[in-house]
Amino acid sequence: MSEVLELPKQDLGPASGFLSKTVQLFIDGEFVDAASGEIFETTNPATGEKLADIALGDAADINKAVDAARQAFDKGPWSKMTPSERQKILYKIGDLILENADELAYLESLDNGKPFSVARAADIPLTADLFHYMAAHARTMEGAIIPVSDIAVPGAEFHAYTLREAIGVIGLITPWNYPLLIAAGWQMAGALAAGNTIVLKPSEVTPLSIMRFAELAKEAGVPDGVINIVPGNGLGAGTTLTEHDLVDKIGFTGSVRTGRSILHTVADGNLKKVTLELGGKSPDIIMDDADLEKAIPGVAMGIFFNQGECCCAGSRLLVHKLVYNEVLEGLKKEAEKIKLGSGQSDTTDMGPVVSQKQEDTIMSYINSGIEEGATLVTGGKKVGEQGHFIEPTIFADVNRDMKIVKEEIFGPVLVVQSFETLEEAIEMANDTEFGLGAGIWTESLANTHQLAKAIKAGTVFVNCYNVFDAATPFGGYKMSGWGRNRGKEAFEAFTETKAVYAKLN
Ligand code: TXE
Repeated sequence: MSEVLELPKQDLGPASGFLSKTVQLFIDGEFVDAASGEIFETTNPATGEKLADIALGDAADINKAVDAARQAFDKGPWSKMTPSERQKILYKIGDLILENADELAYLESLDNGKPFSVARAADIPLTADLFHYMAAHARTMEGAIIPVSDIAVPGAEFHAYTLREAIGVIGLITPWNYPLLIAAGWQMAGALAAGNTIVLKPSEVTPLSIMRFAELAKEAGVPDGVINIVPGNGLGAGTTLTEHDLVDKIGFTGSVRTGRSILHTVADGNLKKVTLELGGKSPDIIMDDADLEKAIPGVAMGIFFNQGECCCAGSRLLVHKLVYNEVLEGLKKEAEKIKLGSGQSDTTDMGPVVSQKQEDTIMSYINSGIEEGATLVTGGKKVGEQGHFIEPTIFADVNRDMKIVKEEIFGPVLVVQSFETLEEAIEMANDTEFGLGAGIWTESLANTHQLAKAIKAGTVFVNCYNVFDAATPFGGYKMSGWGRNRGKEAFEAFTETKAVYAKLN
C-alpha cells in the first residue's frame, strides 16, 4: 500500500502573489474588510500550514452585499444591458479564467488538497467553458407567441405571448469539493447570463480561488454590485442570506442537512425560489458482458477521483456474480497503485481530504464498516502524521442495512455488492434515498438502455464516469436535490416566465 508521504515544504507557486495579503470581501465592486474587522485562516490540508488570512463576513456584510445586488438589479446597468453586452463580459470572464488557469488551479490545489493536475485539467477549464457556454445563452431569453382561445370571453381576439425575465437577486451558497467550478461555473454563470445579480457565500473551508475570481470578474468589466462575494460561516453569513427578504432565489450545493434547513427558513420567510444539489450514493454497475479492462480502472476513477469528494462519486459498486472475483482482484490492484501525496507534487494521484472534520467523518464510516462486519479488501487507514491522507478503501461482503452502504461518505471508500440478474441490479441500484449519478459497464445495447431508463438518477454514465459538460443538465432525483445545474435547464431556472395577453378587439 502507498506508504506516503514526502511532503515538501509548502510551495505557493503561482499563487504566492495572491496569498501575500489578507484576502478581502468583494462588495459593490470593492475589496473591503469585514464590518466586524474579523479574519479567519485557511489552511493547507496536506500540511496543516496556514495559507492566508481571510476577512470573515457575517450578517452585516451580507446585508450590505444584498443591498448592492438589489440596487444593481433594480437600477443598475446589468439587467438593462443588451444581451450582447452581457454576453461579451461573460465571455471575457471565461477568457480571463483560462489566461490565469495555472494560478487558479494552484490555489484550488493548495486550499482543497486536490492534485494540481486535476484542477488544471478539469475544475478550471470547465469553469471557463461554463462562462463561454452561458455567455451564448444570454442571447436566448426568448418567449413564445401563444394562440389562445379563451372561451370565457366570446368573440375576443388576443395577441398572447410569454416574456422570459431575470428573477432578481440570487443568493448562492456553495461547498468545498469543487470550490470555483460549483460557485462560479455551475451557479453564477447561468444566473448572470439571465441578467440576475449575485450574492455568493462560498464555503469557509475553501474561499481562495473564488476571491481571485472576483478580481478577474472586475477586470472583465462586470459592473459594481452585480457580483458580491462574502466568505463566512454557514450559521451567520449563510443563514442571513437565506432569510433575507430582498433575495429572490437561493442556489445551494452541499449537504442534505443544510439543504433541509434552507427549505425550513425559506418556508417561514419570503418563499424565495430554491435550487438544491445535495449528496449521493451512486451505483456503478458492472454487467457480466462488460469489458473489464476498461470497467475496472473506470470504476476506480469513479470513486477515487478528487479523493472521493464528488457528489456523484460511484461509491456503491454492483458486480455481476460471474465476474465478481476478477473485478474485486482488479480493483484492489488499482486502489493500491494510487499514489497519495501533496496536490502540488507531479507524482500525486490522490491528495488529502479537505479538512480534519472530513477526515474524522470518513474514518468513522470506515470504522463502522469494520464493526458491522464488512470485509476490508484494501485500505482503511489514515496515512502519515501530517495532513488528512486516507488510503483508497474497498469493502466487500456488505449488505444493504450497513451505514457504509446507505449513507454518503464523501471520501475514497467503495462498497461492493454482487447480483445475478438485470432485475436484481436495477432493484439494488435504486435501493437508496439518493438519485444523483449512476454508472453502467456493459457491451450490450439492450442492457445499456434498459438500465439507463430504469435507474432513478439525474445522470447515467455508460462505459465512462465523471464526465461533466457545460451543456448537459446535472442534478438529482429523490433526496439528491431540486432542479438542475448546468445546461439549458440551469439557465432557465434563473428566469421567470411572464404571460402577456393583449386584447385586440
Ligand atoms: O456541508 P454543508 P459540509 C455532503 C458530504 C459532506 C457533508 C458535509 O456528504 O460530507 O455534506 O459537508 C453552508 N444555512 N456534501 O459540512 O454544511 C456552508 O457554510 C446556510 C455534498 O461542508 O452543507 C457551506 O458554504 N448555509 C456536497 C455550504 O453550506 C449553510 C458538497 C455547504 O456546507 C448552513 C459538500 C446554514 N444553516 C458536502 N450551514 C455536494 N452535493 O457536492 C452550512 N452552510
